[in-house]
Amino acid sequence: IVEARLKSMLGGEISDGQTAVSPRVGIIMGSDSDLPVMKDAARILNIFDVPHEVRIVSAHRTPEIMFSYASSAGERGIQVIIAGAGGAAHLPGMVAAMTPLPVIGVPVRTSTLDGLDSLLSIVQMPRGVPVATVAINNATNAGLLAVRMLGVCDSDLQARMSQYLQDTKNDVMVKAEKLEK
Ligand code: RP5
Repeated sequence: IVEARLKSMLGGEISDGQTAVSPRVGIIMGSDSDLPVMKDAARILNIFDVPHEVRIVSAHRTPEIMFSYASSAGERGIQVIIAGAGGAAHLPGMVAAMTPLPVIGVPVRTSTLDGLDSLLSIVQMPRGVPVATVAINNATNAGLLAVRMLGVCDSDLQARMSQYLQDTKNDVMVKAEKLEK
């Protein structure tokens, strides 16, 4: 049921990046309620043509699925995992404990504590098990960071990231010029 809801939420606005090519990035989240935030990571990966998959994997509600996802991701060709969760956000840390792949954590804002709970749950990992944590609700940066990681061994992707930075700079300069007029 959750898979069907996910597909229908992804339908139209963005694809889940699935192609015949095996996914290089896994985007996972604790609940389909995280999708409005996490879809920004998929949007970035689509811009850079990085094959990826989107899955609901909960540390608390589906721990067995989390275990099998994290422990098999590398064998399936996944190179980076982006994991988003809110509240007692254990998903990124637990996944990082079960895979040698880099894990990027996205703290999802909650209604009660404004995402501070999610941020602290994800960023305060014990020594030895790192999670690269982005700002609250900033799945865009998680997508960009994944592209940068892949770019280390993919010169074409790295060149596109350099172009992206140049485009960002140009945008700012055009806006600044408009303001000065
Ligand atoms: C976490 O609990 C999820 O990552 C989500 O951010 C939060 C609330 O989940 P729902 O109750 O909306 O499914 O596990």
